[in-house]
Amino acid sequence: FDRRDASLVLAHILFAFFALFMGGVAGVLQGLVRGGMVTLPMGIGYYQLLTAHGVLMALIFTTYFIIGFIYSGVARTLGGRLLPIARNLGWLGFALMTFGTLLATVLILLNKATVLYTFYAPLKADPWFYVSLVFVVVGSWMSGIGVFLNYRYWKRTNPGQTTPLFTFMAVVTMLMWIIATLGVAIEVLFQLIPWSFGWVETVNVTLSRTLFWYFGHPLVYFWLLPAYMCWYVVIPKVIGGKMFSDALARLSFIMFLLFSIPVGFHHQLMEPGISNVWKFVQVVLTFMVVIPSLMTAFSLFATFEMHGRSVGAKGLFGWFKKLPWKDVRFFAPFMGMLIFIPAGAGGLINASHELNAIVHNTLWVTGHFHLTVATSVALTFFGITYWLIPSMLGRAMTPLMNRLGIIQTILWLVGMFFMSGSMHTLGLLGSPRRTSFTTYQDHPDTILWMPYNVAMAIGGVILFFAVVLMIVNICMLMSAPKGETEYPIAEVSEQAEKAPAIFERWGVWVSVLVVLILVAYSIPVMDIINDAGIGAKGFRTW
Ligand code: HAS
Repeated sequence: FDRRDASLVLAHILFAFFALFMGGVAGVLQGLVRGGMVTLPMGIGYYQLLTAHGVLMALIFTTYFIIGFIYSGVARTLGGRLLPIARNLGWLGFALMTFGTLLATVLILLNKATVLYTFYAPLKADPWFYVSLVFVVVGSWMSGIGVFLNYRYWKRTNPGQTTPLFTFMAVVTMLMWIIATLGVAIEVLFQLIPWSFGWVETVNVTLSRTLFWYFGHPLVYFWLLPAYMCWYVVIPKVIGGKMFSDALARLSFIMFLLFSIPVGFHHQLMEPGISNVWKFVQVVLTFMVVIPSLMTAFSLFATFEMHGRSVGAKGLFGWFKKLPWKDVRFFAPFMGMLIFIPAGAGGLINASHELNAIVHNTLWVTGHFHLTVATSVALTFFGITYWLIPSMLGRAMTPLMNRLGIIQTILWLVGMFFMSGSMHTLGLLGSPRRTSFTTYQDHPDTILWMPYNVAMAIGGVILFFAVVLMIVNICMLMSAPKGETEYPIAEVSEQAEKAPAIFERWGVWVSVLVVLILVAYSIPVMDIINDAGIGAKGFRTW
């Protein structure tokens, strides 16, 4: 690796883990408060910690890690080093995002932006909090543009060649991200900033939530797709096998590009102001976006089985024993895959309108995203870290580090079992999400919830130790002995079909996507604006 590229990648990865640590501290404290086990000193509020936890973990840890990982893979697969302009844009993006993150964190710590990670109006933050978000988003666009420019240069200099799968996936991910963030950019620039500075008096709450979820759902796929990049491209190599099908992987990413965005209403199924017809349309599209995940599951099983059979596995499940269970580079992401089965099933429950009425705004939803992003995605990112850091630094992981990595993964799974299991159960018992410790005047139902609240807090404490161990592991990786660490990129099986060229006709896919967005959003958005204007007559209080 070129040292300049390695520095850019490492800056992103290390900042990501710094955010993970800070978010972890906020997370454990807030879990203990909710379980009624501690009272916070110095006027620190539960919702303030909840905001810090959500912003630092869900928005900052993920975005930095993803950009670092994507840059590393683009450099690795497009000729070994980044184009200088891409590298410079990467650093510009890093600087803008870091400025925005630090400003946002200070405002949250000063209790001036206690609006949770979704910053729904009419909760109002200090205007500079919204400005800080602009820096983070614009910074991420710089990195996205860097990836596109590097890709375009490679295409020009390698005419007629199929783009390496990793870079193809990176382009899809960043394209989806940029199109999705346009929604939140409109919300922040045209609604929240003017309203919080006092330039306009009111804000159309339904519109702001709609713009947020236009962005908010693809946001979760922005977290997921880099994990899928690892599952498709890295894992087959780590297990010593080959990728089942490169074309199928590309098709699933194209489907994510098309169906991730026009589905935001499934987060608003219980909201008035949006007609059921449009909710129905978006629920149908939501079930479309499940298909590429099912294709991914199929592809992974096929990869495992193909490899197993090639090394002598017999019977239906013989391949299972041939997987490298003692290698953390495999073990952590594999546990992420395994957990994604119940996590995805939970998503299907959420997306079903009638069932959503039972789980919406309960702790069930919090349980759902602690399995998806905080387990499947996070464990995959941890698994990547074990080879990414040493390969950037020209070092080699020792057996001790590998063992600590496996312990870290198990600790995470145990903590999450208690935490997310309790959240799902409490949600079904009716316990609302996003509430501080309360027994609702000692209502008998809430007394019944208490043991689960305590189990949730215990899970949170175990997870905090797992975060600390992850940081220790990173420090060890940074000072590992000098040596070579492979950047694992798998080859495609000889039997696989070649990817058709249409997959790289971006004009076609973006046009289809624009049509889908217009179909899913034009009329409902016009209705919402007609109903109350851009700045509403007054706040809606739902
Ligand atoms: Fe979700 C709410 C629906 C996936 C994250 N979701 C959230 C929120 C977050 C989030 C953060 O429809 C809360 C937002 C907030 O603060 O309000 N979600 C879905 C659906 C899916 C889904 C249909 N979500 C995710 C992913 C996330 C994520 C991924 C983060 C990374 N979600 C919802 C809905 C809500 C929601 C509603 C709103 C709820 C409400 O009322 O507020 C689907 O994409 C899931 C599809 C997944 C699968 C699983 C495929 C399995 C695979 C693994 C294969 C395993 C192998 C190993 C090969 C169908 C690929 C096997 C080995 C063996 C040995 C067996």
